[in-house]
Amino acid sequence: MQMHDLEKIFADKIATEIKIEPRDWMPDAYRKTLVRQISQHAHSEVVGMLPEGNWITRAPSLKRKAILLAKIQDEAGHGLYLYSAAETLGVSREETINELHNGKAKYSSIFNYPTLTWADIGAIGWLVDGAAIMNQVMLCRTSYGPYARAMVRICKEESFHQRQGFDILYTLSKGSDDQKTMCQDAINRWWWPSLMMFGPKDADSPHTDQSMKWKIKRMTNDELRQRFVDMIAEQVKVLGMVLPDPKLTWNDERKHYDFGEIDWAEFWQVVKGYGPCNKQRIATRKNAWDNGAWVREAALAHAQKRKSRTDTHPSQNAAAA
Ligand code: FAQ
Repeated sequence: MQMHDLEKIFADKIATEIKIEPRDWMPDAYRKTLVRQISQHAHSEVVGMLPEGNWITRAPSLKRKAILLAKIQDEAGHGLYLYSAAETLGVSREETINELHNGKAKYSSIFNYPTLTWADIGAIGWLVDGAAIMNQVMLCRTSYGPYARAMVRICKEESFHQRQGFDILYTLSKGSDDQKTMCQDAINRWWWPSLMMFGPKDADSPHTDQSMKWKIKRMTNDELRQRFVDMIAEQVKVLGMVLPDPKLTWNDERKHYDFGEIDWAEFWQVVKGYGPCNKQRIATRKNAWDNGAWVREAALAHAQKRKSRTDTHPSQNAAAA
């Protein structure tokens, strides 16, 4: 088949909402964009376990501890689905993880902030998972099949995560004065970094335009951020708390909330590796990778042993078939 035929089949599939699958022909740049986005997304899920992991031993009750453990385990699962989706594009798990460790691949800026109090776990669930879902619901309709299918399951779990976060803050907001102060303080610290999760303004985003044309992204960074602000500006009233933005006001003409300017210098500083916890996060991940070497070796040896057993015993092959 000629190149222009392949390009036409690809373009027609995108236009008619037929998913692109791993064996389909796709432009190199489409593949590259997906590998970049999906692997960075996977890294975010795995690095995202660390700020919350910090509170497993200090959760205020057995019930909260069990819920937090389950949530963090879910994030590990999301990382695995996403690393697998990236593998369908021809990159190995080792390659993508290596790029995280050597600083070539990014992960979400949000996970470079510290979790100072228990209320931060509530704020992560409510705001960080809330922002993640806002972005990920549209990714359920992304044009690459394995990514879209992974997102459907991830979104179901993330919406549980957001509710548990809101529940933590709701409990604190109805508690003692100290608990109320802790709740407001966490909201103050996590609000602006949560808005940064959606990425740079559309005008400064090098990838959005092409990703929208390929239907990898179905909404722009600014559109999603606005939806998030509109949602949270209402939910915060239920908590009886406020968002730390004096410019946050309902605009009746736009039918949206107006909000203040994000500190983009801080955003880029964190993205480039100079946030409060960047070094610590990567060091922890590298350490976990090194300490897990024996598990990978044992699993590989086990798989090889099984394979050589079935290869040398045709009767077992027949039984397996
Ligand atoms: N942090 O042109 P754009 C979660 C980079 S999952 C760091 O707008 P694009 C679950 C961007 O990569 C959260 N870097 O790029 C959880 C690009 O750099 P590059 C993660 C950022 O790809 C909850 C450059 O800036 N979610 O939270 C950030 O079109 C709780 C230019 O940007 C996803 O990854 C940032 N915030 O749009 C886990 C969703 N923003 O690659 C545990 C999938 C931008 O050229 C606990 N990803 N950059 O070197 C996406 O939707 C997109 O990749 C965007 C960025 C929207 C993040």
